[in-house]
Amino acid sequence: MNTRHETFADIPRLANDMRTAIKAAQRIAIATHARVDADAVGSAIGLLNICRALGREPVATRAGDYELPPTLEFIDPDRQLIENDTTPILSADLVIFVDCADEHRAGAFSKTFESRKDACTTINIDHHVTNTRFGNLNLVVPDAAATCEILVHVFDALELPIAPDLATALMAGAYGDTLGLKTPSTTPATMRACADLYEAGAYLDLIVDKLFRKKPMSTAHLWGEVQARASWQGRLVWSIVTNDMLERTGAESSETEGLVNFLAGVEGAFAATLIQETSDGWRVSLRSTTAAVDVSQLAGHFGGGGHPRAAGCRLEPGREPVDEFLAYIAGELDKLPDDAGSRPEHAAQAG
Ligand SMILES: [Mn+2]
Repeated sequence: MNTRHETFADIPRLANDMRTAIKAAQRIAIATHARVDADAVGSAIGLLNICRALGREPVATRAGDYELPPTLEFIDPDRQLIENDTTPILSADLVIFVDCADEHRAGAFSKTFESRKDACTTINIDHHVTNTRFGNLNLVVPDAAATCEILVHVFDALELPIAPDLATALMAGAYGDTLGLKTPSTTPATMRACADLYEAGAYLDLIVDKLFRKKPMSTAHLWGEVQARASWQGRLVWSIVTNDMLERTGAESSETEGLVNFLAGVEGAFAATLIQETSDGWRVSLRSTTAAVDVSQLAGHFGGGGHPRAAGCRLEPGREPVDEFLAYIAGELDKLPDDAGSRPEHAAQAG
């Protein structure tokens, strides 16, 4: 395993250091990455609760781009995460990043943070193996399937209680990143953490409804268009979402959430990618269907990163960067033996 990061065994010690730093701070800001997912929102809410339990009220808790998609509002029903006034950040003496592989992923927050970096203490809690360890205090546990899973251990180490609403937020994070305990990153420890949260009163039915089951009609229409365009490039299955498609179906860009995982289920695919048009080019999601393919490395070739089985990057506007990207990925997948897509993986995941 990756030795430069932390393991679960390091959590009690670092949780203590975190408590000391939080108690010493006067003004705390909590931030997570732009384009939040359930783990980002859940872990930000988790940290907010840790700070409060230690007698500190953070001055700001925010998504990097200040936006919370409607599907995730249930994790933060009181809208504690969004706060559009940037001034509190400028006076924070402690900034805590959660689920953020590097400090530049926090969108608009990153720019504000940049000017404050040297004047404040930074805590970095994450589970991405590509984490740059940008904090003064780093708690990066790649063995954890979600940042929320790490936080369950932090609450335990600090002997802080988890109320039902908080249990729902943390379990939503773990469920979001593991697609409901289904990804290869799911371990017995992930399941135990979720079992603890369920016992603490997590609202499982709500989590499954919001994250996986319910969707607006526009999502059904958008997915239909994207699925109809799915095609092969060698062993890669890929599709595209253009702004035209969003406009035609009335869907928001966040409604593509989960689509790339669906594409990764196409029989015979070694990897799947969804290429989505943005205001400044393309946002690319990559999924690996086999332990033989590490998409965080493939995404790294284009300046991106993530996890071995789920990663992303950005491409310049126009069709040419897309074609180059597809050719490169397909070329890399082509180097693998034919049976690499169907090898049993259980042994490789143990421990
Ligand atoms: Mn995560």
